[in-house]
Amino acid sequence: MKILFLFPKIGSDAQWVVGLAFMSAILKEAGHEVELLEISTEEDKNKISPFIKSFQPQIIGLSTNFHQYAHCVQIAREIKKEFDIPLFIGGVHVTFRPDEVIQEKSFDGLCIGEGEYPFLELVKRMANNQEYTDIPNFWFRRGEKIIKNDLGPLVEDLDELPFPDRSIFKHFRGAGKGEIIPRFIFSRGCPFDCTYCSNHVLKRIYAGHGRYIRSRSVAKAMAEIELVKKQYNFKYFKMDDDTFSLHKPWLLEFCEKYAQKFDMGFECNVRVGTIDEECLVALKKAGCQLIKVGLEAGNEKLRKEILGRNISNEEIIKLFALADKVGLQKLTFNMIGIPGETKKTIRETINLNAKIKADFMLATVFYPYPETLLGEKCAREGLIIGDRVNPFRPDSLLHAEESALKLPGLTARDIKEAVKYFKFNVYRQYDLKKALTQLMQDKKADLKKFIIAKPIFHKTARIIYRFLKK
Ligand code: B12
Ligand code: SF4
Repeated sequence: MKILFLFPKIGSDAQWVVGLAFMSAILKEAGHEVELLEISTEEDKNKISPFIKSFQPQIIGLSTNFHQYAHCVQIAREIKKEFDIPLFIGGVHVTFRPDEVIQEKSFDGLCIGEGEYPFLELVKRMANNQEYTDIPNFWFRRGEKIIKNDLGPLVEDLDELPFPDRSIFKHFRGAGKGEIIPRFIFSRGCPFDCTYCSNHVLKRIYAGHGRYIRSRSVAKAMAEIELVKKQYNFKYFKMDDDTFSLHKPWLLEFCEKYAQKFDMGFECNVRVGTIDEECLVALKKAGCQLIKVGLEAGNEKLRKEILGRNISNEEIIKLFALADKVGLQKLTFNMIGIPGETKKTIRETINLNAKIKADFMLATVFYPYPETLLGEKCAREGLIIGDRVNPFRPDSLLHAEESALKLPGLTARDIKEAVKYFKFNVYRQYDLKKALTQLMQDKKADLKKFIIAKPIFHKTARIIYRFLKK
């Protein structure tokens, strides 16, 4: 069978979507033909029809998160106007809100949760002209009738799955000269219950359907890195596992084997409370250059009570001191504009980053995803501005840069400025030179945004640019 995956990523620079890469691999292994089309801009939507005409898929699959859903609906409607091809949708937003998604008549069906085996089964049955409406995880639309099947088991052993197929993504096409930084993910699930994250929702949905937290064996992880290295010859990579440090014996084995086999730098996510000095030393020896740690809020009460992260400032400070001792660089994740946030708590987040001397920082505006505990609390308490949290808005990802919440004592401008000058405000507490460089960068980015937003300046900017280049 010929399967076309559509990956809308408007406003995002994601290089791949892990789920589609796994599904492509398992489908190809079974002898099917898979193509993927990335839709990165509004204009890219015009490429879909010619692509379908030339590839002639027998099945189309769309993958969506919350932010891309409106684009998926629009794409599916356009496809259905022109082609009579079965069209299915999956992804985290579908898993969270199947009742809403199934209302859209241009989808012939949807997949809740992990799709590798259910989708393979669907393709197999369609290829053999067999009835398929009883496949677990899938809901189907038959005219006005909706058929809802129960959720099947989670993939028990991740080693069973083939290596994710990166070749279908634009990012990897033509790559091979060491200029790409691929991402890897060896596990699924996280045991913690941070109120803003998808994990507690997925855990609830999957309850009774198998082990939620799973990991590939170290041997398989090594084999994947080796294969991808052979294919793309990169020098550095990123590990996207939610918490790479979750299982100490796994981490230590990984570091030992990795050090024996490879000489490449990498970075990974670790969580305060799940990592000790022995692990940090092992990571360093293996070639890890950067650990990425979620601080999210500098105020302990907000972190613990609102975000559900039972981590103290003391533990954070201790971990960062250890990382310094071992010689690992540190990046922090920070959220601004969470419920209960004030100018004072923003300052506390800045001050904590300064205290631990974070090497890199990512500050983003908090976004209240529906179905998460915190997202639902925001909705219940009437904190959401207008329809800012609405999957039917095609600009919802762009909108995620502005706060979706009205917070007493904080204006939208306060939040924007706090995010924009976050790094400057941290660096200026301990490194004036770094702070000034950062400020220049922020101002340059401002100017660029201003010029891009006003076409009247485009010509002048080009003339100045050419002049400066000369
Ligand atoms: C790795 C990761 C990334 C990576 C890779 C992108 C990706 N989506 O794979 C990077 C760093 C690029 C990334 C970026 C972003 N991410 Co992200 N990411 C994750 C993370 C940690 C793991 C995803 C994963 O590997 N899942 C495992 C795979 C197997 O599952 P899957 O991809 O969902 O696919 C399975 C099923 O959904 C289904 N399926 C999926 N598509 C289809 C299609 C069909 C036809 C079928 C039948 C089935 C099917 O089958 C797949 C295989 O089992 C999750 C958190 C989590 N624990 O889930 C967040 C998460 C998905 N990300 C999130 C967000 C918000 C983003 C960004 C928007 C951040 C930003 N502001 O830029 C961008 C968006 C990029 C994009 N367009 O995808 C949110 C989404 C929230 C929501 N409700 O939509 C999550 C849930 C984190 C959170 N906040 O809780 N992300
Ligand atoms: S530790 Fe990270 S991945 Fe795990 S639940 Fe919390 S935010 Fe989500």
